[in-house]
Amino acid sequence: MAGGFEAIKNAGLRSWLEEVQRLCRPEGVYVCDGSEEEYARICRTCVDHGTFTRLNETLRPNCFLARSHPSDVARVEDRTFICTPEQIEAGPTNNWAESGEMKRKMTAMFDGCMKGRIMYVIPFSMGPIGSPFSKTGVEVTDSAYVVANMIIMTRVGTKVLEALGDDGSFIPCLHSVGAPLGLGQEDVAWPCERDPVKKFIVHFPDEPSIWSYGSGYGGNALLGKKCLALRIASAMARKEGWLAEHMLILALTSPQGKKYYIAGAFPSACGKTNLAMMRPTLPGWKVTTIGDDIAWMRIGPDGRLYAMNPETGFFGVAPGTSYDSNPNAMETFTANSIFTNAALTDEGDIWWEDMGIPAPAHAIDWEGADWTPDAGRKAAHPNSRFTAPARQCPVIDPDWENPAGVPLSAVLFGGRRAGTVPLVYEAFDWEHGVFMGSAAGSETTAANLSKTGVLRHDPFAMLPFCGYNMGDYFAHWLSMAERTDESRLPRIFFVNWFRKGEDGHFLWPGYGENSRVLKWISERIEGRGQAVKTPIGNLPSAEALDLTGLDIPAADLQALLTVDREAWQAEAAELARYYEQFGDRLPEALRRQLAALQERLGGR
Ligand code: SAT
Ligand code: MN
Repeated sequence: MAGGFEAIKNAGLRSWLEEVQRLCRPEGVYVCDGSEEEYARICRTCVDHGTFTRLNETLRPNCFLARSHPSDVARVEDRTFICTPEQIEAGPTNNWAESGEMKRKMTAMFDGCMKGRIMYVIPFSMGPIGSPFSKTGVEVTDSAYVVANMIIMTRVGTKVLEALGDDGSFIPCLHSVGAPLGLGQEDVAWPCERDPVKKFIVHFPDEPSIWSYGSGYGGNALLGKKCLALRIASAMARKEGWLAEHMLILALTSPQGKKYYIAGAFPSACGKTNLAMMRPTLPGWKVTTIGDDIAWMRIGPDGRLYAMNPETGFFGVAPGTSYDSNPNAMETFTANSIFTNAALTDEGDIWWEDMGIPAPAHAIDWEGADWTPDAGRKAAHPNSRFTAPARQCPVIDPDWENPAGVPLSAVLFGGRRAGTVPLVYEAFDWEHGVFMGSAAGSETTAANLSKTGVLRHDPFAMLPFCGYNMGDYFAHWLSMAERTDESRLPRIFFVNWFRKGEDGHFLWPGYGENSRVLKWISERIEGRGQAVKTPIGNLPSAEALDLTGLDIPAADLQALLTVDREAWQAEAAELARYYEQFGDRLPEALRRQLAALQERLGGR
């Protein structure tokens, strides 16, 4: 399938590709056209290399399972860098290296790194092709697995090159698994750099460009996603006056047919996909999906904030996804999907923990070993994933590909918090809402290759994804109120589905029951919903929440809807310490907000 760059009319792109080819020295090059025939061919290549196992055609048509190397199962935040001339531009929350120095280092690593492999060229568009709000990237990769996933997750192929024209600009995204093949050397099913300190996920926001080396997994390798649509886009958005956010987008329709668009920022593996596709338990309410991970937001001609999903697929966490927790996701990946690090049943289907299907008597686990329910280990990796086309989602919203996006009525922030944080509360105004976003924290999950279950600050769920100084990012959010009439902006809420009781049980049932919280939010938007003013924000009273048909112990409800002053005083003191690292990049408004919170909490 190897060819040349004949299809490439864009001179800048052509010369970059020739330069990359000289540097990486692949065995051949291939430019993706985005055809269906091509996707089938790429998948066959993956099967031939042992990277993919074709699943049972009757049970799961046109679906594949991939098993990664055990060292390559999640994003590597400690190997992720933002490179700028000065460290202050990357800020205290990012790994930083000086651009020139990192360029030299990466160039040496990429030298000959594709030997024995095909260099795939993936022209892709984040956002509808040709829309003024979309961004064009070109990913060069030596991984066919990456190509197959990118085809699901983004808009790929000749149409993108056509829209790019002779002189359009694009974001170069260079990726290699970092495993060149010697002459006659046999390949492995999942080639990657095994040494964790030799993996590098590197961003040059000033150029902008992306260089990723050593990993083939998810956000490390599908460069349109976290690297371009969040880290690079956030830096571009700041310059261009918009926002690139780690947010789901959903539409909530009331029984009266009123539609509200809501975006929500939650860290990786905290239920964004489940919320985005939720089946409300409240009769008559409906949720439709616009996106589950990334929102690009800008102020529209009418002064409202519009959000669009730049992706075309879902790269969701598999374990825990079931007909109970997320039936619409289950229906989305019934065909034409890729599963990574799930278990393989003897029937040739996939399985994972908490799939709502009894464990098979025998399976092949994510590491390729025999597995039985008494094995004492998980069959699927906790960060195993499905890659599924968004158009297959039964509740995909008709406006999901609208290039202008949808006008937001509310923005939610949240995370996994066993204690302190109530079920839901509302910001007093935009500035207070931005303060709430900056104060967000969450217990870590398997989505990042480090310790799980540790509480860490994760402002706006953007800690791993902000492409510039987080202090400046806060200021950028605050500035939105100056770009429009503040009353046109969405209302801001903080939610926490993960509150636990002292004995460790979840106080709130979550999933479809979260519609009760969304209903209250819609009533607040309408100016009808009842709220109690507390030091941290406006909380619903138990009567204000529609709890019809929900059997929840009074004590649990009480814990979910009260503000524990002492815990919040500790929370505020901890936030003050966290803020210190931002120095004079921390907006004065947030300092004021923190002082005001402490004042309201008293005891200072
Ligand atoms: O692997 S990804 O980074 O794409 C998924 C996530 O962590 O949100
Ligand atoms: Mn994510």
